[in-house]
Amino acid sequence: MPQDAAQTIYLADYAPFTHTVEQVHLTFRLAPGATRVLSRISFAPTPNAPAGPFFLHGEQLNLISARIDGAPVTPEVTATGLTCPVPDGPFTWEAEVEISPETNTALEGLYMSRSMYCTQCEAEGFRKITFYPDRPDVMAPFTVRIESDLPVLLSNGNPTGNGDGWAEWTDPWPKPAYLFALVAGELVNHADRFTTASGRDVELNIWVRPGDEHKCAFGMDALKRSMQWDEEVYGREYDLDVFNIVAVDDFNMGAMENKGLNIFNSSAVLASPETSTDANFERIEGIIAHEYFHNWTGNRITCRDWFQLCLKEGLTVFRDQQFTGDMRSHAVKRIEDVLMLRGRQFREDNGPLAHPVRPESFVEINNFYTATVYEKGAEVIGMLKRLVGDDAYYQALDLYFDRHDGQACTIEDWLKVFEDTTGRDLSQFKRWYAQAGTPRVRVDEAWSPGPKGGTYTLHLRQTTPPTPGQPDKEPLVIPVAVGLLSPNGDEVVPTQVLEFTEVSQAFKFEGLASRPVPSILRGFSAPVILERQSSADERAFLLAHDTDPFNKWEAGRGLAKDVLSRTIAGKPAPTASFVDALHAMAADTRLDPAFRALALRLPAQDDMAQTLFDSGLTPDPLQIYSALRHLRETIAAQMGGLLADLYDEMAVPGPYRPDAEDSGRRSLRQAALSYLTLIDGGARARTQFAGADNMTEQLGALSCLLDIGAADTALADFRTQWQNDRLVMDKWFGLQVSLAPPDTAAVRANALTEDRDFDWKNPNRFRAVIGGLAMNPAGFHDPSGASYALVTDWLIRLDPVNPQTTARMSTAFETWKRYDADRQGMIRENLERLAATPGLSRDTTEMVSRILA
Ligand code: 0A1
Ligand code: ZN
Repeated sequence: MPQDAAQTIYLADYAPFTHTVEQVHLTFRLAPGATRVLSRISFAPTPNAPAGPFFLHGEQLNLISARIDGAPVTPEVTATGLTCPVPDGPFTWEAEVEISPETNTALEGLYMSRSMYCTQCEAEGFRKITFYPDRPDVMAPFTVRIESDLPVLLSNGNPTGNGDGWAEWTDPWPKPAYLFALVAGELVNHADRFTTASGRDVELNIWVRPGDEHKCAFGMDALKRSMQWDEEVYGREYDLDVFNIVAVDDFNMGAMENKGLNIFNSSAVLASPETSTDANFERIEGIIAHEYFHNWTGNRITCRDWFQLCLKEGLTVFRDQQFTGDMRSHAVKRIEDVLMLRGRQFREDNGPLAHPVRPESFVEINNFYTATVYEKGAEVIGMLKRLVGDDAYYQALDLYFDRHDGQACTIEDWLKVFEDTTGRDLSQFKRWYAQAGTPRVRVDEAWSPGPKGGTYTLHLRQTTPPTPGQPDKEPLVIPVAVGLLSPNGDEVVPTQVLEFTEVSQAFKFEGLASRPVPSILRGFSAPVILERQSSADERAFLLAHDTDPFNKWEAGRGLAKDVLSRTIAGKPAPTASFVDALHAMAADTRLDPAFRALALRLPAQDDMAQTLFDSGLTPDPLQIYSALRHLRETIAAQMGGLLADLYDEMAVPGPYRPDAEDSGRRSLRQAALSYLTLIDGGARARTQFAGADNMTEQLGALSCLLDIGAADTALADFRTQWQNDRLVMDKWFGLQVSLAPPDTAAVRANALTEDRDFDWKNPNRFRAVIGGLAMNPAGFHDPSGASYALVTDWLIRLDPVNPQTTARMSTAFETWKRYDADRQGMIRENLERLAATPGLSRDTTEMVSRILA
């Protein structure tokens, strides 16, 4: 289709497909430049479906032949599919097409990653494999025969036959085409077994390239823990005899939940102590769990159409967050999730790309795998659980699995199980799915003493700012978890969830001995921005006394932001009381080291930019960078003794273990090192780098050295040590750019794009360098505009090769309206240059036009 004819698809236009599919048989004759795909599909008319021509999706397919009920037919083929006259009743469709996996650089459909064949079909990649109704509400059982000389031939379901040069797989569970997968290659497996609660013996495999076998054990353990957890917490068992995971080097996203054959970006599954950091281990555990949990939330129950994406993604993210909390620490996980939500989703929700959790229209669905659909989608489920309570939540989930197993569902179906379980009317709650933008909750309070105790009143007022296409907003149901502390630090009112539903509402607490200090939005009970005047003293009090770990951390965060904002505005800042409070918290051995490490981490540059912008200012990235640097130096100078002690005490003896306890100690030790490096000239970091036997400590030391501009030798040594490990080399590329001093970031990134190992067609490597630059805010927004131009040049180059990754990376510019006129002018010029590129993909065209609008 010509680019200018790209169509907008609307939720309101949904209609079922004319036919149902009863069975799919596929045969693949694999060859790099000319793979033949033979399909035999039984169709039957869908009862009560609107009449219309029989249409099958298909893109970039060379149709060799087609038959209906054995008789040759000549369909009308266009760039997006084919139409063909068909019989009135059931019939069998057969087609043979030719495709070219080796030239498929977009990594969607059937493609090659080095010498290995693999597929990515979500969202609409199956149509690049054969002609098919490529929509999630068409579900069918598949059998697949793969013909190839390669030793390992995999597809969905259970193996049902193999011989010399072929293998057959049968998936009995009806599934949409986006869950289809095929892998073929010279692979080796790390094998294990799992017995389900009802006694099914399941073979588990992680398939990798020879040489990566030693990086599978952790992923396998995470998989078994996920299977166990889903049985225990949600009563969900695995439903095939085999569960395969494959690691692929070239992959656009993290991983994909194809039925029985999950395909992973190798960065999201391969782990070893020497090559992976604690953060990598935690991320891998979470992604393995996420993909596994999709087996029920996504695969057994899928989405009716792509507008319902949050039905599977929001729920599955929520489930993987629960899992990580159970495996590690709920408090730490909640803080990490909120950091990510604010860093990515609030940023999206407050800019030109804001869209509802359930969007109402799109041009390219791949552009809607967003923080809003995933992370805000998970927050909405968390709110629902908080409102109905844990018991009702799990009852509603049981009903959901019972009622909708084998179906393609909507958000309406999802909410209905909660309404039926609890008797609640969720029509107002549903606005969370339809209304974009981050709500602001303003808090005012009043205290009136009385003879039988005083009354404390919280006045809450909610507004949601306009977002693209949604100028006016309605009030939402906001669960606000509140606790009250007495001035001596005791908790006088334990956590209560206030149901805040009006634009403006008052909540009273009576019979109090003295005016309390409120702890509001405990556990970050709703994805909103809380607006409340609060003194430095009160924040320090909450940091010291709040029993809610999230709000305890939040109080410290508020103090840090206050100090930074005032410093930037040239006002006197309460730095001394902040450092005192930080010192007390860091020295408090009753607190989990991982929690203390998070509390020692200052707000990120981008978070500060958004905070300043929200308070009506124009953020200057360089000023933010300097203020953060200055505050870090102050903390290092004033807390050096404590930090040095922590650095020594938190050393982890014995062999490396990636568990919560050891990684928590290492993270506190690293937090200490990052400050100490500012005052010891890098002495500790150099020693740590030289002696490290695990990547967490090696990379931690390297980042500290980069931070003070003293990493040249370490960088060279690191490269010599790791040049044959692609995943470690991604870190080497990424870190030097993301931590480069602002005025050298573009030069450094540009130099790295000329490096012999800059394989720009590999998404991980491209993201490391070009994404690394975007993750260095002061460097990205350098006043010369050099970074803007460099990123744009590379987006223009990547777009024809890999539109999906290009479109995703264009979000580097989504915050442009925050900045001054000069920066806006330069960004606009670059975005317009990108938009004007002849033949620009539909993916990137949609993103750039939304960002510019
Ligand atoms: N469903 C996967 C992520 C995924 C989404 C889109 C993709 O291609 C457009 C690929 C993978 C998940 O949630 O893990
Ligand atoms: Zn997912």
